[in-house]
Amino acid sequence: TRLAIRGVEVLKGYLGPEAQAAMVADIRGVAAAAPLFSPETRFGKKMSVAMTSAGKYGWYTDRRGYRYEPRHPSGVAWPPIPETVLSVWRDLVSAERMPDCCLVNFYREGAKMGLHQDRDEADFSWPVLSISLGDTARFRIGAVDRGGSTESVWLESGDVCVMGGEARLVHHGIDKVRFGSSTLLSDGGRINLTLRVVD
Ligand code: MD3
Ligand code: FE
Repeated sequence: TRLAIRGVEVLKGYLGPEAQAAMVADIRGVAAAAPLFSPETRFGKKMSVAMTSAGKYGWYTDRRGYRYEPRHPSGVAWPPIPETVLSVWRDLVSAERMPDCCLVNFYREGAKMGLHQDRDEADFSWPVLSISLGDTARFRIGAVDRGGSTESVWLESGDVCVMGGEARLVHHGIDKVRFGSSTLLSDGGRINLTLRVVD
């Protein structure tokens, strides 16, 4: 099923169990080459979400602010974006232009992500595509402008969201994760992949 919430397209159950398991195996490979880390925001507060990236660039933050970096903090290049992940982009966004970054967000028990906009990319005409794996999460969507009302939806393992057009700059965040709600990840938690064109 396909829902549209404030211009965000939510494709419920887009990935079946086998596709999800194959993707998790590939993401474990990414995290083996480029280990998960919890960066500090520009305000000096450590994020509760652990992250890493694949592709030409990885998303990064420290006291200097939010940006894309060509290398993992260890100095190694980010590993390539797995083909299992690229194929979702090819089928839903574009076969001509591949994403520059696959940001991997990992939510352990209690991790959340406050309401924010994604505006570190050069060209907002490209959508952001998101893939949810593992535990169910409450995803909150607001408006382009700050303040105002929000709506929320539960994202389950295998759901895919596409944020393009009017939805590209809406405020959004993850309120909470229902820890242990999925058996996809042996130790629980939630993985979110976001695919972006950066430059
Ligand atoms: C709406 N991640 O990495 S994915 C992020 O589940 C991020 O980890 C959340 O927000 C997560 O920046 C939400 C859904 C999502 C991703 C990008 C968006 C929604 C979006 C960009 C624009 C609007
Ligand atoms: Fe975001």
